[in-house]
Amino acid sequence: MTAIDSLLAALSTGEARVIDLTAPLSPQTPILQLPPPFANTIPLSLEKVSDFDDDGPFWGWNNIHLGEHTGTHLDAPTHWATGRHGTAVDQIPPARLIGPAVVLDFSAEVAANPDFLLEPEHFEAHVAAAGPLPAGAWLLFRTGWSRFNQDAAAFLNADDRGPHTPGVSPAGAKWLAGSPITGFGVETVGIDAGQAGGMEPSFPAHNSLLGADKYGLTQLQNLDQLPPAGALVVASPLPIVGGTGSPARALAIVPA
Ligand code: 23J
Ligand code: MN
Repeated sequence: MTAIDSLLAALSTGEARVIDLTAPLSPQTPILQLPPPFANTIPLSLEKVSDFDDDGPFWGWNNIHLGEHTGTHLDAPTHWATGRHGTAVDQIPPARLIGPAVVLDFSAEVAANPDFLLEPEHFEAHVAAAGPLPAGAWLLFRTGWSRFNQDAAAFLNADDRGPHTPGVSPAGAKWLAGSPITGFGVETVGIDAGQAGGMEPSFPAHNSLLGADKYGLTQLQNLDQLPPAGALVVASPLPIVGGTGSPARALAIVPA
């Protein structure tokens, strides 16, 4: 048996299962809302081409309108000033889209404090307990935030001081940029915290990770169905030539 045969056998017996980490993509899917004077991206809309009608009697199809960073999506290095001369989404080596999942569960901390930030101490405590982060890992930040996926106001959680959603501190982002991970995945609308615009540097997760040729993966769900280690992540952005990111299907394969 090859390794692929073993995996396929495990999938057919239920010894391995596929978990969809992707949020449903609809016009209601929450979109990042940057404050003025910044421009914002668009939500999904479908434009009918035909619907089994005069425009196509035997077929239905739509044109899609959406941003590169709409819904569950991958951030490529070229999305950020620090990575703008780096890798566009179509240039990502496909092998880097697949890697071991390391899931850090901070849902209790985030339930108590929506502005919770990951610090180097959190990563160091994980490494002390579980060993070094594997090369090429997708580090997944489990916060429970995906429970708000269907409610844009709760998901974005903004007040007069801006959005309140969890993320990474500037020091935490630098720590991750120096680690062997491939990417950082979150349940929130972006890889940075809601309050990250006011940090130094602004948006430290984007700044440090995309500047270090690492990727972001956003608006994930079902992280509570993953083990802390032992799952495989498959991220599948479209190869938009020169694109700064892409809506993506994110899947995990987990052992039973
Ligand atoms: C542009 C500016 C700030 C942020 C973002 C985009 C994202 O979260 C994104 O989707 O990359 S925070
Ligand atoms: Mn993005």
